[in-house]
Amino acid sequence: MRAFPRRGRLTAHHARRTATCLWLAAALWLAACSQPAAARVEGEGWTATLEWSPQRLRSLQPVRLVLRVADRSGRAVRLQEVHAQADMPEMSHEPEEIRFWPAGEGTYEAAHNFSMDGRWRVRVTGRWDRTPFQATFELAVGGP
Ligand SMILES: [Cu+2]
Repeated sequence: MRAFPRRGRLTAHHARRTATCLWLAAALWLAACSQPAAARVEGEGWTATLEWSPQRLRSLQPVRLVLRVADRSGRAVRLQEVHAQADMPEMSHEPEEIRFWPAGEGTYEAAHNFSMDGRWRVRVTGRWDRTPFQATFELAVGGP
């Protein structure tokens, strides 16, 4: 008897959450147009942030990347077997390896030179305890 109204509440809650997510996605998309210095991805129980500097990325220029991963309560997540690759979704050339090194709790740093201007995808994989971890960030190199 109690299951039905409970489910109803959950559904309403879910709808609100979905609306919030859509709003966030729109906000992030707008932010992407104004060249942010960071991108955020959320997964099952974790949030990953990728920051880059300089803010305006240029191909063949050194870029510093900082990856931060935290669990739902904001605690640093220690990943194992971190691998990262950058590729261009609109192109067919080989992906570029990005080597992250541990730089504190839940923090990883890398230095990289993107080989050309355009839209890049940075895909980070690893393991969080026994769970596979994967986060994909999008960033723009070059442009006006
Ligand atoms: Cu390319």
